[in-house]
Amino acid sequence: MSAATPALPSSLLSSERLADFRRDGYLILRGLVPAASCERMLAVTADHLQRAVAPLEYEAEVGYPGAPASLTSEGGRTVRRLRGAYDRDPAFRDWASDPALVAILTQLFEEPVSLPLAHHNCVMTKHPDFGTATGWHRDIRYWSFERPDLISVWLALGAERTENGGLSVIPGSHLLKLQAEQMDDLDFLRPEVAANQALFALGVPLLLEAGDVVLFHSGLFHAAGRNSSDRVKSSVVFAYHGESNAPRPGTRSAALPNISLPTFP
Ligand SMILES: O=C(O)CCC(=O)C(=O)O
Repeated sequence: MSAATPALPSSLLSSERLADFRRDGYLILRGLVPAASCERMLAVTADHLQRAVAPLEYEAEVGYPGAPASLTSEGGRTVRRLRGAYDRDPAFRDWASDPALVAILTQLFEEPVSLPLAHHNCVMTKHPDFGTATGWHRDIRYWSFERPDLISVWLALGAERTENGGLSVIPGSHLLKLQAEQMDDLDFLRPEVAANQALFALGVPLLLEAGDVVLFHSGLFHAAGRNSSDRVKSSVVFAYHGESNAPRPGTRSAALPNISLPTFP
């Protein structure tokens, strides 16, 4: 770098990292969130799980393979997501609007950023025993915006590995053009299709520590297994979009407010 080239603030992405995101569809920001913030969010999560603070989504309601058959069967009250994270505690709100995060998202969207409360806005919890695996899917499947270009922001509150149900991604899969027969009715990649098996072989497990953040494009295929450890895994997940990419009126995406996040110089 020449003396005349100003250094980027450390919180901003270099042009190389921006290019990585555009090519791979995801980026890991190591240690972005301080331990004290993660511990606070983890403590709130443990408390809200213990007291079953609504709104909750249960494994039995999602109904993925291996989920408890009903809310009243064994494991039926296993929580998959603490919904409405933004309104649960200032720690989640502060993280969702963290200036360093917003600055990076503004770089990626190349415009001011909005936080839709209708999507993700949750703590994903993966429990031993009754927590279920999630097949290969992309987050955009149920979302309705002018353009399918949102970014999911996944914060690990503890170590995430394949063994405790950590995420895997297929790099570059946000750019794929797929045939209709590759997808099932719920927009998961069908495991029995040969072309999909070739894609699964490209999957990369993401090894995360507390405070690590994954940014991934809403068209990126990702999946996660079961939790075979003896501890609940907790991850805070919010979605973001550029302000020009509005939710389509009348859809679920427009059903809750979008928070405009101030852009910092
Ligand atoms: O933790 C998991 O099982 C994956 C969750 C996920 O990707 C989702 O709900 O969109």
